[in-house]
Amino acid sequence: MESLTLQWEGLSLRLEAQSLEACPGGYVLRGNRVILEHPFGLTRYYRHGWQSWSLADWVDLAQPPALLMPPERRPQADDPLYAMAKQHGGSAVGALQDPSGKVLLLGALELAGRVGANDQRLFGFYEGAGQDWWVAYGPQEEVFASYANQLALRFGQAPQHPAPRVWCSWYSYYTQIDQEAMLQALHGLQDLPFEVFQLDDGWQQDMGDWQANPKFPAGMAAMAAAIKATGRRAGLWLAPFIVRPSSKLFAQQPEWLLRDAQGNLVPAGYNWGDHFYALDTTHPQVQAWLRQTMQQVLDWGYDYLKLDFLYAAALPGQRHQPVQRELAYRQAIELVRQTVGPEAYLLLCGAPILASLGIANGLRIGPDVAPYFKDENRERYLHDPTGPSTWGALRTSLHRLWLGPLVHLDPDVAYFRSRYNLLSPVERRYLQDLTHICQFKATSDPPAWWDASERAAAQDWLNHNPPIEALGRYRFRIGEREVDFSEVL
Ligand code: 9PG
Repeated sequence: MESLTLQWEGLSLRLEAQSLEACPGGYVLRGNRVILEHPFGLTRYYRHGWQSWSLADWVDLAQPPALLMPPERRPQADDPLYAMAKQHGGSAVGALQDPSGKVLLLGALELAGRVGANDQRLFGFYEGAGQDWWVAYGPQEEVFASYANQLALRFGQAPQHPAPRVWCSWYSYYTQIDQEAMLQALHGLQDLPFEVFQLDDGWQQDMGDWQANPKFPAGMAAMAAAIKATGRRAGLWLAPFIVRPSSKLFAQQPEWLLRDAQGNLVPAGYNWGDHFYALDTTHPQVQAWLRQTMQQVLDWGYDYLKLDFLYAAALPGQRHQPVQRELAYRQAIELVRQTVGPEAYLLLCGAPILASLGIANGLRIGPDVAPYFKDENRERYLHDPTGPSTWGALRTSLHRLWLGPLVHLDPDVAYFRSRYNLLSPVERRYLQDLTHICQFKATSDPPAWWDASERAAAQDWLNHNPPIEALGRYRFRIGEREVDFSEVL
């Protein structure tokens, strides 16, 4: 480790790293562990959560880090290995704000990097053999843009045609979808310009058994054909890396499951009334099964795939091949991409962020929205900043906009309906505005739940892409209007 000095106008930093190279917009640092000594004291720290749902926010270093539920109880909130850390930290990137408002950023340029901070240091380390880091100092937009640019060089960039407009079944029917209700929603959309009609969770037999359940008696191919007959792409949700104990797969292939050093199953989460577990995607038989599963979905006619709970493939565990866990995840989604081809749209959800770049077309960048604004009890008393709520989704998504040049940003759905909805018109407007800012439009409102004015509002939203201008961290000009999210954050 060398002791080096970094210079910017008005700032000189001592740092520890192997080497340092000046580049346009910043520096590349090398070292498996690097330390920047900063003079900003207990300032604001940009914390970046590991996967789609994990908290991204500017937090106060003077406050203890947000408590999370113990990972044995809830591994799906953030990287479980660091959930109980007493220090401020995040995945891949971190930043500090100086008194003038400028930002000092340290960002990983390889997989499995962590960045933490205290009143004296901004530091990074790699869980694997990684070496390269990006360091930049200046206005927030510029330093995050320079980091995104470096990531594009390393990981590649999704094609930049506009994101499709999506109708998704989750935020109205949840798991209660069936063939009749879906056909009714599909036909109720009539000429509304949605490119994709996407079935979410509820069509499958179980997590692990990706076959139609009895609620889809005509089968999944018939459903896709009905969707395509309306001129739309057929979309389907799957969680290909997780397995429920109730599934046939769990009973038949226990050796495919990810285990810890003691041979115990690694918990991947708790949902649908039970624990669920992860596949070891480095196992050749699992890889063959994954290819077959994805090929079947394509053969049914689905080519917009919302792949969910993906972090499960990157959980700590003993793998068949000793591959670093984020690389194991990346290889698994690469295998999916190879199977479905370059034209299929992959929307990755519950997905480790950095490891998804260059493979995902779209990436969920926050937790689930909900037809209510805030869930304070869950946040405060259950220590879960990732529970569904409109406020929680706004918060994390607004802190991930810098990823825009790399991938389509999915902030989750907007609502237009007042039926079964506790959101006020103003609160609904915030979500609609967020979809404009992210340029990714999706809704789950069944057309039968809209009155005439709500349908007209949805139509208007689908047909217009107002110009967006960032005026501040939380302030935007959207067409003619100014929106300030700090009023509600
Ligand atoms: C389907 C849903 C929708 C939604 C996804 C995802 O922590 N959890 O237990 C947890 C459960 C569900 C969830 C997120 C977190 O939602 O984001 O859009 O597809 O799965 O089950």
